[in-house]
Amino acid sequence: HFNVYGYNSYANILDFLEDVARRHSDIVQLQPLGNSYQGRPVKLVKISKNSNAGNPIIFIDAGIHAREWVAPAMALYIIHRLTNHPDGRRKELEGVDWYILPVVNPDGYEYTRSSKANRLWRKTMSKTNSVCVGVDGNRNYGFKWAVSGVSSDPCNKETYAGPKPFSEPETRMVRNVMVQNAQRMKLYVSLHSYGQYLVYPWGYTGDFLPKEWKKLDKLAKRVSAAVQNAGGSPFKVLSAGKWYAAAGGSDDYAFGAVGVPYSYTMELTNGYEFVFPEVLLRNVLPQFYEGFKAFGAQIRNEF
Ligand code: 0X9
Ligand code: ZN
Repeated sequence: HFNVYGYNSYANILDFLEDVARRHSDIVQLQPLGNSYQGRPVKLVKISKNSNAGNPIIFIDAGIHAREWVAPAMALYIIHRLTNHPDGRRKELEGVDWYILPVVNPDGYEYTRSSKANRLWRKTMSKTNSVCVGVDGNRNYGFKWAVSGVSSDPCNKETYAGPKPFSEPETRMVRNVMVQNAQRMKLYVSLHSYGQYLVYPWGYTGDFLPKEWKKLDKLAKRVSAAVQNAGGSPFKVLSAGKWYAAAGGSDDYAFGAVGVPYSYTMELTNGYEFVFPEVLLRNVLPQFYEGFKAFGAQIRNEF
């Protein structure tokens, strides 16, 4: 069964979500977003003390990249913490609604769990007109699509951008959450795994920054400091495009197309690339959570 400090099957993750929604029906709502390419249900977890208050929304997603298991683990840990405050006060829920999509690409996730040979699969599992499978979901968003850092070859296993923007049902579901909640969405964080980076737009270019870059940079550094205070290692904070330019990412779409004022890709975790050892989750997930408290405080105070 589900282990909050472990890597879980998608079936067990869905069970956990249903269970949380049942046990905390006063604050948790599950919204079905549709199905993945292979037909797995994708669910958004909405956590709110007063969903009629018009609070600013923090939207967190994870697992667009199949192999980056620590990302869904983090998203699920956040759900766990937001719904289980020791004295029931849940300060984090004051004045902020949390929307969490723990596994954007469940087909790919299950594929990486199916055998050691597939452990490093990254893409979706869609098949269109090529013999090769899958699209890099984080090159598939419709903002400056395919202008940099992508492959146009469907057989490229890493960065194939897809036949067109939003060709994938998985990226369309995330887009719909953003667009339908655009007015209230003030922070978007996409969880990934590679080194330890907290990067902000633009991702499609490293030649220049958005005019609001100082705000983005400042909040990222505050979050990194909060994680460090909890004993974690700091994040490298810079624009995604100055790390390496790659277009069609969800962060740029949220910021550039939807107008979400704070948008980040958060790469977990230090010293490892895509694969993070399961035994370390118990140690790092609580440290990273302190960063999300800092995100929450900023959104609560500013909006
Ligand atoms: O390349 C990516 O999609 C992300 N790194 S990963 O190693 N997890 O694949 C970084 C994305 C940063 N954002 C943009 N380039 N827009
Ligand atoms: Zn990734």
